[in-house]
Amino acid sequence: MADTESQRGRLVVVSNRIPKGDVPAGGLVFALHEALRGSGGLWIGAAAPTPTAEDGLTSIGSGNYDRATFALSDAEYEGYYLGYANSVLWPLFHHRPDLLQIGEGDFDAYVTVNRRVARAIANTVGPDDLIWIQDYHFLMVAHELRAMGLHNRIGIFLHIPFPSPTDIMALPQVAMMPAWLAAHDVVGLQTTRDVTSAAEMLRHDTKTQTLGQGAWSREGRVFSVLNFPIGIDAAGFEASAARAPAPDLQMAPNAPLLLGVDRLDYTKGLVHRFEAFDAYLSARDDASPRPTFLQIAPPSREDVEAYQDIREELERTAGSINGAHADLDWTPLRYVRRHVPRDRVAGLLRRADVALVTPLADGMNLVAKEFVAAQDGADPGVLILSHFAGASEQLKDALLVNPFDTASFARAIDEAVNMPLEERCARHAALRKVVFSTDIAWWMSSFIRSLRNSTPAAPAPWGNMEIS
Ligand code: ADQ
Repeated sequence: MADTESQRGRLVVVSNRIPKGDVPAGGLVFALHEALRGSGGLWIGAAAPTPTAEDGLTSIGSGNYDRATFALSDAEYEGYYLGYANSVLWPLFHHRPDLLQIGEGDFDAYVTVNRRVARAIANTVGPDDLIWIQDYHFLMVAHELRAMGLHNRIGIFLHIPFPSPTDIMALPQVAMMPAWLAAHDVVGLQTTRDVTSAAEMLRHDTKTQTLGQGAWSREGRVFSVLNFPIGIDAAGFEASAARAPAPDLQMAPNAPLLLGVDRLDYTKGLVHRFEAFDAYLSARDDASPRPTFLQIAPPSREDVEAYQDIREELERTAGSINGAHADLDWTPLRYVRRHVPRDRVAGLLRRADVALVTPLADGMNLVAKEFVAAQDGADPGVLILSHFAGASEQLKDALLVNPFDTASFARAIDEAVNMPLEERCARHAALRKVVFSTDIAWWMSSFIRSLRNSTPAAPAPWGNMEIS
């Protein structure tokens, strides 16, 4: 970040996850680290839960910028993180209101934690500091900060999709959402689809008026809702993929490798993907090379019930597909639950002939962009991408599929496996251009520029919202 920008106040970033030691290369965490290194500032994130939690921040390191954690009690971790954030907001924002688990007291824990974070920020920021909140764990922090009288510029970026107007009705606190959003200066979303959904919600709020071009006004405050599609460190990922040793997969020469890399999450559409692969295997010509589909999906959020269910379903489906199609010398589907280090993922993404990135709902999906960056442009693989990944708005030269339509998804796999070199090269070149021109540095500077240029928050009659 330029010096002139650093003189205009620190950057204060809030995210639930914060690196406690060295910052791993690549990814969002690395990008935030780089931005803070340039501007100086403060990064606030959650400490590991302990039996009780006090207010305030604990420093966990300083250098070009400071890192600090806020405390979480075991009960708050259950209610705020596992409960409201991951069993209410996550399913709802991913269009799965059927998976909502509205636990008694979970919202109270969310309020407690958001208020603790807001108090900690209020006690540390100067008037020119920029506050940049990351994600759905902290939807209320800005509103709390305004209630405390802070006029700083505050932005939030939501990494997940924005719910449809119908889905959002399932949120018990739906009436509070417009006020939460309006407390920011800039609300950043991944796609134009998300901006449209947020606009739909705001249009139904009698206190909010549209000013056009993404700007809104609510009770005297002006704020923007805009899309900033997140990118990757494209050049860095390309280099690490090219450097990575070729993976030893013990496959027949010329056999196509299909690859999926995901966190194990019901939003990622893994069962639908397995079923489409099953349909493709059933329809394929026996004389053609035998493909291997390698799916890497280490479990996440295992304390949440819906995640245990998906794991069982996936294992059952994988077993029955191999039961139907495997031979003595061929296992068509390999499902790896073990965590695979990032450099090996890069090597696999380079080696893959087809990447299957087919979520049922996804804010962006960085694996799609990583696959494009990792491929060899002279003989590139094919990206199969779901319409429901935010990335599909930008990566239009992928083979776009509807993961619910098994038969056409299976035909897309066949098309990808057999795509002529010329078409693969043309598609890859177009995708690469997008991935490199809208990388993580572009995303970060676009958001921060927009936040700096936003109208400073005018004093407004903020009161504490009634929490029922
Ligand atoms: P996630 O849901 O975690 O992130 P995604 O964007 O696919 O999803 O992946 C994040 C990173 O984790 C990528 O760099 C990827 O390589 C890595 N990763 C994923 N699975 C892995 C595995 N099995 N082994 C090793 N590495 C793995 C949320 C939103 C997304 C949004 C991002 C960023 O849900 O929609 O794209 O934030 O905004």
